[in-house]
Amino acid sequence: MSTVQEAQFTKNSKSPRERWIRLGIVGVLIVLAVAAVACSMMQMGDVPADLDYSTTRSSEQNMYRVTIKPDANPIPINQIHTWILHVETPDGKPVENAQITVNGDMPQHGHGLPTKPQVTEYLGNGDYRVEGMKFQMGGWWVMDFTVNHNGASDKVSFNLNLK
Ligand SMILES: [Cu+2]
Repeated sequence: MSTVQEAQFTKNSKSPRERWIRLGIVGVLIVLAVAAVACSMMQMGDVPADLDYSTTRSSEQNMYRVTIKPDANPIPINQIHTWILHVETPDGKPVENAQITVNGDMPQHGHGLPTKPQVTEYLGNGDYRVEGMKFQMGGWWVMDFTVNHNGASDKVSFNLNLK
């Protein structure tokens, strides 16, 4: 080996410290890549196959039977629209003048609705107008309605798969 080549060789060989730093950087990159893949898998995770998309469902404690009637079919994306909510007892009597709160979210995305929909009017016969409904994206949504009536409260949830 000539002196020039030896000098070159010494320059290119890495010190153990450098090796550990490089190894560390590679390790961090791998961890970040795995985290990113796991994150995107959660976000785009398959919607559970056994979801119940019924538009009439019983509340959790079976105090009410509730039916959703969106005013548009299919339910629009990015457009404010109105629903009618029908609330009755399990034996079919209309639940009159209840206080109802509305909530919606995408379980796989960790975000809710861009609006705060509200029941704006009791229409009689157990029907309530829900204004301000708006979904900003398609996918699996869960809509929750909490019905408060005569001091009793119960929640009912509906699954939606918006396209
Ligand atoms: Cu979303």
